[in-house]
Amino acid sequence: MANPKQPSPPNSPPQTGGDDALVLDRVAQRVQPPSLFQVVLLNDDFTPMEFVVFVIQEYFNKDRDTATQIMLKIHLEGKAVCGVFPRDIANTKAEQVSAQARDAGHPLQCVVEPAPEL
Ligand code: TYC
Repeated sequence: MANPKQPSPPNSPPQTGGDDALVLDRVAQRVQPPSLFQVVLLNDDFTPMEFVVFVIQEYFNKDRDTATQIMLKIHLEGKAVCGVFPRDIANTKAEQVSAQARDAGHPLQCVVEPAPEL
């Protein structure tokens, strides 16, 4: 037999294998869904509104009307959440937005923060 040590059924006492190795009981494990992070755009006095609408459409898959509403919320309230993603995707989006703004010469700022738990 290739592997004589069989895993024990739940709640059974520890077994010893043929070579006296201890076979540990299974421990119930649950896979947790990934934590979520929100990508937030910040207001400034210089980035053109049209550029912000474009960025929101392009990187956060919003239609033009929704992107315009989000841009106006940022403009009026100082910031707004543009999307919620697993950590790596949120960081990548923020880097892409920041790079595009930098390349275009705009001071648009983008931050990633943990999304509030539901
Ligand atoms: N306040 C900017 C202006 O009046 C527009 C703007 C909106 C800039 C949203 C940044 O994240 C931003 N041109």
